[in-house]
Amino acid sequence: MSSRNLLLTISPFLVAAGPCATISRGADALEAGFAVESYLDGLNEPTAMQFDPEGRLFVAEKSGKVRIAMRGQLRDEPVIELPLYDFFECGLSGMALDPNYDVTPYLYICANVSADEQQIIRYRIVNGRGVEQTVIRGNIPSGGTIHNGGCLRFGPDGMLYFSVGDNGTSDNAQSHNTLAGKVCRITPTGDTPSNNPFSTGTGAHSAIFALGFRNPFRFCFSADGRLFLADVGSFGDGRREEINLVHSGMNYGWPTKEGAASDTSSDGFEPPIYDYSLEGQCIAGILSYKGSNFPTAYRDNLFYLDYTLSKVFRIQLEGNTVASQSLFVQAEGSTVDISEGPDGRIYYCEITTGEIKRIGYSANNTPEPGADLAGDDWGGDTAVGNENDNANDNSTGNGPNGSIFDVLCGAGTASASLIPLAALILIGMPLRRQRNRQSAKRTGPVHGGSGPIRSRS
Ligand SMILES: [Ca+2]
Repeated sequence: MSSRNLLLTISPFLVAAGPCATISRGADALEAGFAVESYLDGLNEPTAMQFDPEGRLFVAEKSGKVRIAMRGQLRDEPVIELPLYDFFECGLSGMALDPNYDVTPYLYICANVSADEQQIIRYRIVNGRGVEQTVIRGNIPSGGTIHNGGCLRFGPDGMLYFSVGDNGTSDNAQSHNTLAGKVCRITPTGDTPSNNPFSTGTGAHSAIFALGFRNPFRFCFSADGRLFLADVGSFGDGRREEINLVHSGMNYGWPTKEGAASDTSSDGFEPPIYDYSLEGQCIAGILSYKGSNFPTAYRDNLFYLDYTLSKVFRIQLEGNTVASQSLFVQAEGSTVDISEGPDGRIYYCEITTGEIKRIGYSANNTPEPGADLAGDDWGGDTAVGNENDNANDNSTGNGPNGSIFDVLCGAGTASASLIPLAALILIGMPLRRQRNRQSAKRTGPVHGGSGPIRSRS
């Protein structure tokens, strides 16, 4: 067993703290003046999160729910609930709120509706509930197990960007005939913008924005509009976790080339701005800090997550060059997403503890997100358009059984003795049980076309 795999066997499952309990465990890694707190718990495999402008927190759960919380308290009733194909890395992996949410309160998710297909689905939010379920982009490839990618973010240009992993077939990353192994760019209604780099005016693959990625699990935009992307590394001596500065039309090398941030030779591939292996195992989150809770020296720093080590790292940039890199927080339960609150604190999501934690600078008495909201004000529009479209109102439950966590942990209940096997997948361990996926039920809305999927049975 390699040291990398050995580490997986001791990845911690820890008892969840109550909301806003101070975490002492991470204190050793914290820089002076910072504190880590538990902000929200009781989640079932949270994968992605984002605050709305008024301070409500939306959280995606892997098996198919989006939850909503206010001031660290989770509402029982989900925003949406979909039966999904959630085997191994599949499920609900990405989520974004409309950049003009105050005016157009839309929620977008990226999710597996089958083993073969991911979709980007849009909802209008009415009183904190998703209605008018609309598939804006279907036929996004999935391998059914590993390397889905699945990050979903709006860019400063108002376009919707999403990432797709190589689906476990590395050559996909260099092919223009598939979205696998790519960063893609579409309009908020799912069309292909005419100024995409490979746009032909027709065809799904004109959505490609950049190529040559293995499993680009998360990306972010900086305040000045740069796109930083975390690409999960492979196995063996050459494996490198990468942070890439993604430009339109460029090729980031996988599988021909991995890592080599220091390599300035021209081979047609854009090198990462940072890559690593020894100090980490699986890069699984990235944020460019824009807020004002942290001291000014932290503004525009990159913070990235290593999933396997459950750590938050800090990078200081000089231009596009990495000036320093350091451990910032020792987290606990397999970190998968990092986000900034409207309060300027940094929030991160742990899939195995089911918690959202946050990092704050203690000297800055920043107001709590949502502090002035009424307790029953869940946001979005106040008028329901068509109640029959309420996607939340379905009777099919939490989605298919048979996910890796169901199998190992008993319907998502974490156990200290069990290995988070999703870790093996995120970092791309060759998956010998891949062909056994027929054991996972396909009870989700399996279809290959566009048009709304219906969550009612
Ligand atoms: Ca690369």
